[in-house]
Amino acid sequence: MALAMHVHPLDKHLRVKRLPTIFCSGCGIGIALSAMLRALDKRISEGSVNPNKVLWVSGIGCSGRAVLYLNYDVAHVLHGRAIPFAIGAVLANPELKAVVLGGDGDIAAIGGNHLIHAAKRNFDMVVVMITNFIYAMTGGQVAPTTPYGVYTTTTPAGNPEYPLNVIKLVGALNANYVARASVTTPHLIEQYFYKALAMRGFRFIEVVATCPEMFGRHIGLRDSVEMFSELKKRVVYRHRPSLEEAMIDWEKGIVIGEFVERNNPSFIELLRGVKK
Ligand SMILES: Cc1ncc(C[n+]2csc(CCOP(=O)(O)OP(=O)(O)O)c2C)c(N)n1
Repeated sequence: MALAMHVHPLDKHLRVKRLPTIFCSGCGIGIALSAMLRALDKRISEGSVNPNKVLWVSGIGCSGRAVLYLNYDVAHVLHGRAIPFAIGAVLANPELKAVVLGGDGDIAAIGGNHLIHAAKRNFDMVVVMITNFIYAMTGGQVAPTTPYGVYTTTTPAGNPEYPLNVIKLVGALNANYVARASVTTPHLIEQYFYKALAMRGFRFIEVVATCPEMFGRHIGLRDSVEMFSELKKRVVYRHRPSLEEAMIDWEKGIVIGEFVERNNPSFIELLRGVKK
């Protein structure tokens, strides 16, 4: 008897020949990506997003790697440079809907300056930053988001620094949308990404994610189930929290929700306004 071909409803968004992914078992990137694809699928079937105008851009890292599995125009560029690449693409063709996907290292460390200026300009793009608290691809080194006191391979006595709260940073600038979800709340990733896709200006979504191999295992969480349930315990949903409430602390908790929603003119609109 011939085996029935298994077709997943999201297969049309993927380069299925490239599967399986490089991701470890229990990695949160797949949860985040599938939630984003469900939102995109909805937008495409409603006719509010043209799939031929979607451009995914990523830098280097496990999270950055995710775009290589997508059946879209994608650009996998230098570490930290996804945002400036997307800026160039949108300036050349303002019809593009640019989505930047990357890790907390890629977006907030080596790419931090680009992030600041793109948010300050309210530049037309959606940025999804996967925060797994470390540099996963290179072996679990300290990242700007690593919580205080936590072991990483480069802070064996515990991280002496307090983490960078990227939600507060981007929210203090001119971004139109600033939200944080977690892979333990995939429905919120889907909801926020769905909303962000239809907005103008700079839209930033931080997705707090499990990394059982390079974060969890190093801090004593034995497997991916333990990593997932520990993260789930720490995540606190708030309805429309203020930026002041955007706590991201491994011991005290991680507040998720929609922190900022504005409708300010985007960079392309402002540019058209001054162009004679
Ligand atoms: C210019 C440059 N510097 C450093 C590296 C090494 N490197 C590769 S991935 C990475 C960080 C990955 O961390 P993150 O962006 O958080 O992504 P993750 O793997 O955790 O998803 C670094 C430092 C590089 N590839 N290029």
